[in-house]
Amino acid sequence: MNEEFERKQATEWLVRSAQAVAERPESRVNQTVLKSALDCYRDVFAVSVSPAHTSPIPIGLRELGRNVQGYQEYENIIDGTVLVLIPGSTFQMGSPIGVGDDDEHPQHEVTLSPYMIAKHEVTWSQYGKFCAATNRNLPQRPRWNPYDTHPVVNVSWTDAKAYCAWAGLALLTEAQWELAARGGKQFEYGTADGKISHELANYYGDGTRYPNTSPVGSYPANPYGIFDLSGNVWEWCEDGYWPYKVGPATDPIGAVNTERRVLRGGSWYFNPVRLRSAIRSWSVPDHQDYYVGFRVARAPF
Ligand SMILES: [Ca+2]
Repeated sequence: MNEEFERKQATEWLVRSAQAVAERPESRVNQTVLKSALDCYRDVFAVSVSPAHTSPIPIGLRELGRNVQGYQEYENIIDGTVLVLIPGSTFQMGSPIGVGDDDEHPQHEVTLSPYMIAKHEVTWSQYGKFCAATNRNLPQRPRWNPYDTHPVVNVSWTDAKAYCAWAGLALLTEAQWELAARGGKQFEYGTADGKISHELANYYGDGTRYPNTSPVGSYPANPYGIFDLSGNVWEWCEDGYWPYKVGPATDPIGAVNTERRVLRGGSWYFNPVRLRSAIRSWSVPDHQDYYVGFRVARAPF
Protein backbone atom coordinates (compact mmCIF):
# COMPACT_ATOMS: atom_id res chain seq x y z
CA MET A 1 0.00 0.00 0.00
CA ASN A 2 1.63 3.22 -1.07
CA GLU A 3 1.70 6.22 1.23
CA GLU A 4 -0.63 8.38 -0.83
CA PHE A 5 -3.30 5.66 -0.95
CA GLU A 6 -2.99 4.99 2.75
CA ARG A 7 -3.33 8.67 3.58
CA LYS A 8 -6.43 8.96 1.37
CA GLN A 9 -8.00 5.89 2.94
CA ALA A 10 -7.23 7.16 6.43
CA THR A 11 -8.73 10.55 5.70
CA GLU A 12 -11.92 9.01 4.33
CA TRP A 13 -12.29 6.78 7.39
CA LEU A 14 -11.73 9.64 9.78
CA VAL A 15 -14.22 11.84 7.96
CA ARG A 16 -16.86 9.10 7.94
CA SER A 17 -16.31 8.41 11.62
CA ALA A 18 -16.43 12.09 12.53
CA GLN A 19 -19.65 12.54 10.60
CA ALA A 20 -21.19 9.57 12.39
CA VAL A 21 -20.37 11.17 15.74
CA ALA A 22 -21.73 14.52 14.53
CA GLU A 23 -25.01 12.86 13.63
CA ARG A 24 -25.28 10.90 16.85
CA PRO A 25 -22.91 12.40 19.42
CA GLU A 26 -24.55 10.39 22.21
CA SER A 27 -23.59 7.08 20.57
CA ARG A 28 -20.78 5.30 22.37
CA VAL A 29 -20.36 3.05 19.34
CA ASN A 30 -19.68 6.05 17.11
CA GLN A 31 -17.32 7.59 19.66
CA THR A 32 -15.44 4.29 19.90
CA VAL A 33 -15.14 3.93 16.13
CA LEU A 34 -13.76 7.45 15.79
CA LYS A 35 -11.22 6.92 18.57
CA SER A 36 -10.17 3.68 16.93
CA ALA A 37 -9.75 5.43 13.57
CA LEU A 38 -7.65 8.15 15.14
CA ASP A 39 -5.45 5.68 17.00
CA CYS A 40 -5.03 3.40 13.98
CA TYR A 41 -3.92 6.08 11.57
CA ARG A 42 -2.12 8.44 13.92
CA ASP A 43 1.24 7.41 12.43
CA VAL A 44 0.06 7.98 8.87
CA PHE A 45 -0.16 11.70 9.28
CA ALA A 46 2.88 13.89 9.68
CA VAL A 47 1.15 15.85 12.44
CA SER A 48 -1.12 14.63 15.18
CA VAL A 49 -4.72 14.44 14.16
CA SER A 50 -7.92 15.29 15.95
CA PRO A 51 -11.56 15.17 14.90
CA ALA A 52 -11.70 18.95 14.69
CA HIS A 53 -8.94 19.01 12.11
CA THR A 54 -9.80 16.03 9.99
CA SER A 55 -13.52 16.43 9.40
CA PRO A 56 -14.96 19.02 7.04
CA ILE A 57 -17.82 19.28 9.49
CA PRO A 58 -16.57 19.83 13.05
CA ILE A 59 -17.73 17.33 15.63
CA GLY A 60 -21.12 18.07 17.10
CA LEU A 61 -22.27 20.29 14.23
CA ARG A 62 -24.67 19.78 11.36
CA GLU A 63 -24.04 21.68 8.13
CA LEU A 64 -26.91 23.96 7.10
CA GLY A 65 -25.54 25.66 4.00
CA ARG A 66 -25.03 29.35 3.38
CA ASN A 67 -27.35 32.04 4.68
CA VAL A 68 -28.79 34.70 2.38
CA GLN A 69 -25.83 36.92 3.20
CA GLY A 70 -23.51 34.21 1.87
CA TYR A 71 -21.98 32.94 5.14
CA GLN A 72 -21.78 29.26 6.04
CA GLU A 73 -24.08 28.15 8.84
CA TYR A 74 -24.03 25.11 11.15
CA GLU A 75 -26.37 23.78 13.79
CA ASN A 76 -24.91 22.81 17.16
CA ILE A 77 -26.67 19.50 17.71
CA ILE A 78 -26.86 19.57 21.50
CA ASP A 79 -28.72 22.84 21.94
CA GLY A 80 -29.94 23.69 18.42
CA THR A 81 -27.92 26.90 18.19
CA VAL A 82 -27.38 28.07 14.62
CA LEU A 83 -23.78 29.25 14.20
CA VAL A 84 -22.50 31.54 11.45
CA LEU A 85 -18.90 31.09 10.32
CA ILE A 86 -17.09 34.44 10.28
CA PRO A 87 -13.93 34.38 8.14
CA GLY A 88 -10.64 35.56 9.57
CA SER A 89 -10.70 39.35 9.45
CA THR A 90 -8.93 42.54 10.40
CA PHE A 91 -10.86 45.55 11.71
CA GLN A 92 -10.50 48.68 13.80
CA MET A 93 -11.58 47.96 17.39
CA GLY A 94 -12.75 50.81 19.58
CA SER A 95 -13.49 54.40 18.62
CA PRO A 96 -11.48 57.15 16.95
CA ILE A 97 -10.34 60.17 18.94
CA GLY A 98 -13.24 62.40 19.94
CA VAL A 99 -15.84 59.61 19.75
CA GLY A 100 -17.31 57.50 22.55
CA ASP A 101 -16.26 56.75 26.13
CA ASP A 102 -12.71 56.76 27.47
CA ASP A 103 -12.51 52.97 27.56
CA GLU A 104 -13.15 52.72 23.80
CA HIS A 105 -9.65 54.12 23.25
CA PRO A 106 -7.12 53.77 21.81
CA GLN A 107 -8.73 52.52 18.63
CA HIS A 108 -6.47 49.74 17.41
CA GLU A 109 -6.17 47.19 14.63
CA VAL A 110 -7.33 43.69 15.55
CA THR A 111 -6.92 40.55 13.49
CA LEU A 112 -9.10 37.55 14.34
CA SER A 113 -8.93 33.91 13.31
CA PRO A 114 -12.13 32.43 11.85
CA TYR A 115 -14.82 31.74 14.43
CA MET A 116 -18.46 30.75 14.64
CA ILE A 117 -20.99 33.02 16.31
CA ALA A 118 -24.57 32.24 17.23
CA LYS A 119 -27.13 33.75 14.93
CA HIS A 120 -29.32 34.57 17.96
CA GLU A 121 -29.06 35.27 21.66
CA VAL A 122 -29.67 32.13 23.79
CA THR A 123 -33.43 31.72 24.31
CA TRP A 124 -35.53 30.64 27.29
CA SER A 125 -36.32 27.45 25.37
CA GLN A 126 -32.65 26.57 24.95
CA TYR A 127 -31.76 27.51 28.50
CA GLY A 128 -34.67 25.43 29.77
CA LYS A 129 -33.25 22.33 28.07
CA PHE A 130 -29.89 23.00 29.69
CA CYS A 131 -31.50 23.33 33.12
CA ALA A 132 -33.47 20.13 32.65
CA ALA A 133 -30.39 18.22 31.48
CA THR A 134 -28.23 19.43 34.34
CA ASN A 135 -30.77 19.57 37.17
CA ARG A 136 -30.47 23.32 37.56
CA ASN A 137 -33.23 25.69 38.55
CA LEU A 138 -34.55 28.00 35.85
CA PRO A 139 -33.57 31.65 36.26
CA GLN A 140 -36.11 33.95 37.82
CA ARG A 141 -38.80 34.74 35.26
CA PRO A 142 -39.14 38.49 34.72
CA ARG A 143 -42.47 40.16 35.35
CA TRP A 144 -43.37 40.21 31.63
CA ASN A 145 -43.35 36.40 31.49
CA PRO A 146 -41.40 36.05 28.23
CA TYR A 147 -42.23 33.44 25.69
CA ASP A 148 -39.70 30.71 24.99
CA THR A 149 -38.47 32.47 21.87
CA HIS A 150 -37.29 35.50 23.87
CA PRO A 151 -33.68 35.72 25.05
CA VAL A 152 -33.06 34.29 28.49
CA VAL A 153 -32.30 36.90 31.18
CA ASN A 154 -31.38 36.82 34.86
CA VAL A 155 -28.38 34.65 34.03
CA SER A 156 -24.90 35.40 35.38
CA TRP A 157 -21.58 35.11 33.58
CA THR A 158 -21.03 31.96 35.65
CA ASP A 159 -24.38 30.56 34.48
CA ALA A 160 -23.49 31.37 30.86
CA LYS A 161 -20.17 29.54 31.19
CA ALA A 162 -21.97 26.48 32.58
CA TYR A 163 -24.35 26.53 29.62
CA CYS A 164 -21.40 26.70 27.23
CA ALA A 165 -19.72 23.74 28.91
CA TRP A 166 -22.90 21.69 28.51
CA ALA A 167 -23.41 22.70 24.87
CA GLY A 168 -19.76 22.28 23.82
CA LEU A 169 -19.57 25.98 22.98
CA ALA A 170 -17.90 29.13 24.31
CA LEU A 171 -18.63 32.74 25.02
CA LEU A 172 -17.43 35.28 22.47
CA THR A 173 -14.36 37.27 23.18
CA GLU A 174 -14.99 40.98 23.26
CA ALA A 175 -13.10 41.36 19.97
CA GLN A 176 -15.16 38.63 18.30
CA TRP A 177 -18.34 40.33 19.46
CA GLU A 178 -17.26 43.73 18.12
CA LEU A 179 -16.13 42.38 14.73
CA ALA A 180 -19.54 40.74 14.32
CA ALA A 181 -21.33 43.95 15.31
CA ARG A 182 -19.19 45.94 12.89
CA GLY A 183 -20.63 43.70 10.16
CA GLY A 184 -17.42 43.70 8.17
CA LYS A 185 -18.14 47.35 7.38
CA GLN A 186 -16.99 49.17 10.52
CA PHE A 187 -20.65 49.83 11.40
CA GLU A 188 -21.38 52.18 14.30
CA TYR A 189 -24.26 49.93 15.41
CA GLY A 190 -24.71 46.15 15.21
CA THR A 191 -27.76 46.46 12.98
CA ALA A 192 -28.69 45.71 9.37
CA ASP A 193 -27.21 48.91 7.99
CA GLY A 194 -25.12 50.23 10.86
CA LYS A 195 -27.65 52.89 11.82
CA ILE A 196 -30.11 52.89 14.71
CA SER A 197 -33.88 53.17 14.79
CA HIS A 198 -36.80 51.35 16.36
CA GLU A 199 -37.17 49.47 13.10
CA LEU A 200 -33.63 48.09 13.40
CA ALA A 201 -33.19 47.15 17.07
CA ASN A 202 -34.97 46.74 20.40
CA TYR A 203 -34.08 49.57 22.79
CA TYR A 204 -35.79 51.94 25.20
CA GLY A 205 -37.78 55.01 24.20
CA ASP A 206 -40.83 56.34 22.44
CA GLY A 207 -41.70 54.30 19.39
CA THR A 208 -40.25 51.01 20.57
CA ARG A 209 -42.01 47.97 19.12
CA TYR A 210 -41.63 45.95 22.31
CA PRO A 211 -41.98 47.12 25.94
CA ASN A 212 -39.45 44.52 27.11
CA THR A 213 -37.43 41.79 25.37
CA SER A 214 -38.48 40.78 21.86
CA PRO A 215 -38.44 37.29 20.33
CA VAL A 216 -34.94 36.73 18.94
CA GLY A 217 -34.70 37.59 15.26
CA SER A 218 -37.54 40.15 15.32
CA TYR A 219 -35.37 42.81 13.65
CA PRO A 220 -33.42 42.64 10.37
CA ALA A 221 -30.18 40.65 10.27
CA ASN A 222 -26.81 42.36 9.94
CA PRO A 223 -24.48 41.79 6.93
CA TYR A 224 -23.25 38.49 8.42
CA GLY A 225 -26.83 37.26 8.95
CA ILE A 226 -26.70 37.77 12.73
CA PHE A 227 -29.58 39.20 14.76
CA ASP A 228 -29.95 41.46 17.80
CA LEU A 229 -26.26 42.19 18.39
CA SER A 230 -27.30 45.72 19.24
CA GLY A 231 -30.16 45.71 21.71
CA ASN A 232 -32.66 43.21 23.11
CA VAL A 233 -30.31 41.96 25.87
CA TRP A 234 -26.77 42.79 26.90
CA GLU A 235 -24.48 39.87 26.10
CA TRP A 236 -21.84 38.42 28.41
CA CYS A 237 -18.39 38.04 26.83
CA GLU A 238 -15.52 35.79 27.92
CA ASP A 239 -13.10 38.61 28.66
CA GLY A 240 -12.31 40.34 31.86
CA TYR A 241 -12.73 44.10 31.53
CA TRP A 242 -9.37 45.67 30.79
CA PRO A 243 -7.99 48.85 29.20
CA TYR A 244 -7.17 48.55 25.51
CA LYS A 245 -3.49 48.44 24.65
CA VAL A 246 -1.79 50.56 22.02
CA GLY A 247 -0.95 48.82 18.77
CA PRO A 248 -2.20 45.93 16.67
CA ALA A 249 -3.40 42.72 18.29
CA THR A 250 -4.17 39.20 17.08
CA ASP A 251 -6.95 37.18 18.71
CA PRO A 252 -6.84 39.36 21.83
CA ILE A 253 -8.59 38.48 25.06
CA GLY A 254 -8.92 40.68 28.11
CA ALA A 255 -7.84 40.05 31.67
CA VAL A 256 -8.34 36.66 33.28
CA ASN A 257 -9.19 35.96 36.92
CA THR A 258 -10.99 39.25 37.07
CA GLU A 259 -14.06 40.25 38.99
CA ARG A 260 -15.25 42.32 36.04
CA ARG A 261 -16.69 40.52 33.02
CA VAL A 262 -17.48 42.37 29.82
CA LEU A 263 -21.01 43.02 28.58
CA ARG A 264 -21.74 44.19 25.05
CA GLY A 265 -24.56 45.53 22.92
CA GLY A 266 -27.04 47.40 25.13
CA SER A 267 -30.58 46.19 25.69
CA TRP A 268 -34.33 46.88 25.57
CA TYR A 269 -33.95 48.86 28.82
CA PHE A 270 -31.23 51.25 27.57
CA ASN A 271 -30.98 54.30 25.34
CA PRO A 272 -29.65 53.83 21.79
CA VAL A 273 -26.24 55.31 22.60
CA ARG A 274 -25.58 52.19 24.72
CA LEU A 275 -26.18 49.99 21.65
CA ARG A 276 -23.11 51.26 19.77
CA SER A 277 -20.70 48.61 18.48
CA ALA A 278 -17.82 50.04 20.51
CA ILE A 279 -19.63 50.49 23.85
CA ARG A 280 -18.14 48.46 26.70
CA SER A 281 -19.83 47.60 29.97
CA TRP A 282 -19.08 45.06 32.70
CA SER A 283 -20.41 43.41 35.81
CA VAL A 284 -19.29 40.92 38.41
CA PRO A 285 -19.45 37.25 37.30
CA ASP A 286 -22.37 36.31 39.55
CA HIS A 287 -24.52 39.31 38.69
CA GLN A 288 -27.96 38.61 37.21
CA ASP A 289 -30.28 41.17 35.70
CA TYR A 290 -33.50 41.32 33.72
CA TYR A 291 -31.79 42.96 30.76
CA VAL A 292 -28.70 40.72 30.58
CA GLY A 293 -28.39 37.47 28.63
CA PHE A 294 -25.69 35.94 26.43
CA ARG A 295 -24.75 34.62 23.01
CA VAL A 296 -22.60 31.56 22.32
CA ALA A 297 -19.73 30.91 19.91
CA ARG A 298 -17.39 28.17 18.78
CA ALA A 299 -13.68 28.75 18.31
CA PRO A 300 -11.36 27.19 17.50
CA PHE A 301 -13.28 24.49 15.68
CA1 LIG B 1 -28.08 41.79 22.09
